Amino acid sequence: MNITHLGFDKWFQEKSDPKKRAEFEMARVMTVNKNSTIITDGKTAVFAEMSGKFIFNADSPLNYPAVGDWVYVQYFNDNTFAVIDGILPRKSLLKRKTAGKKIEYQLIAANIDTAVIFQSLDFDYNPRRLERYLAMVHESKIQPIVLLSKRDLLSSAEIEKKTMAMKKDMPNIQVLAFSNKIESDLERIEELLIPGKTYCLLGSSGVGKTTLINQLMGEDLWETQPVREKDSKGRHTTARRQLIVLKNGALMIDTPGMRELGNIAIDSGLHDTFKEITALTGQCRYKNCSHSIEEGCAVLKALHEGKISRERYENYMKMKRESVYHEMSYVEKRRKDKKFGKLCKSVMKQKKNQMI
Ligand SMILES: Nc1nc2c(ncn2[C@@H]2O[C@H](COP(=O)(O)OP(=O)(O)OP(=O)(O)O)[C@@H](O)[C@H]2O)c(=O)[nH]1
Ligand SMILES: [Mg+2]
Ligand SMILES: [Zn+2]
Repeated sequence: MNITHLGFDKWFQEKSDPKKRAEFEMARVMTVNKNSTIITDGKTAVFAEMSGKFIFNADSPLNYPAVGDWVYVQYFNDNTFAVIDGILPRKSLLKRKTAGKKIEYQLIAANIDTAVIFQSLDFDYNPRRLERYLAMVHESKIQPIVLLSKRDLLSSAEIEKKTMAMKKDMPNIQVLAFSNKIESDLERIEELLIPGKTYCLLGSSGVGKTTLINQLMGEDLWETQPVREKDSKGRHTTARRQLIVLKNGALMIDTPGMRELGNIAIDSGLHDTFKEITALTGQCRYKNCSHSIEEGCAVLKALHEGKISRERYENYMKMKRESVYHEMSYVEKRRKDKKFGKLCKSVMKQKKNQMI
């Protein structure tokens, strides 16, 4: 196997720096731990560290390697250890806001072609939460697929009802009910997965993400655990994000179940997730219509006429409010940072003057 099999296609060829290519090897990030990173070139997987220059130049957490990143590396000690010197431009970057008020992002994965969003049909089914995932995925310009898992636990009438409800709300999104216990379902999923493309599995703990990977590998390579009986919650079995090469050549990133999605500052993500609503906003009487009380609001009109769903409208408004709030706190933070920057500069200047 070589880097082409790992997804190093024409896009990355063109984005890579020929001078650096002459000096360094290319590798893909498989896992990011607190203190170490594991990279692979398709032949071996080795521990890697960032070079001092790299750390010095990375002025934001967004510039550190994430799972799925392509990096320039140099090998040492008989190819048993590598040093990362730089990251290639990313095709896409999945990130979410960390819990708490601060505007900080956590990198989920880079260079994802398709996000596979899981919801299990029994305890986890929740269209409003799915809209949150979709907004996050759309914001990163990544194509989503929705997998409704554990269909073996429900009657076919229930499955039909739940799947149709999702499809009706989200007509442009591929929604598939499946079970890790049904061979023909697994074959169908395998057919969807294209060799060399990268898929990132997302969703709550206990919905069967790792089980799917084990099934597709034909071996129980990664740990899975039953959900808790008392409240049907997953046990957060998968602890870190990890890139896995499947038997059919597709690349899959397993992720730990998310406790919460965090409030995300979203713009185009919201637009693409609630298309039937955002298509109307241009027809409102007022340009800055908030779609909540205004006369001549095309969104409210459609809502009253039953043309858009109330649940989706409410979720849209809720996420929009959050996103405006975060935008504001982001601007505020920037202003404070700027003030702080100015303060630092003036202190430095004073010091300089004192020295002269
Ligand atoms: N009945 C049924 N159980 C399943 C199915 N898929 C997975 N399970 C079970 O659900 C439990 C949780 O599965 P995991 O694969 O560990 O879930 P996960 O999404 O990886 O969870 P985290 O790693 O915690 O995020 C395990 O006991 C699996 O055997 C399915 O299709 N049907
Ligand atoms: Mg798991
Ligand atoms: Zn309006």
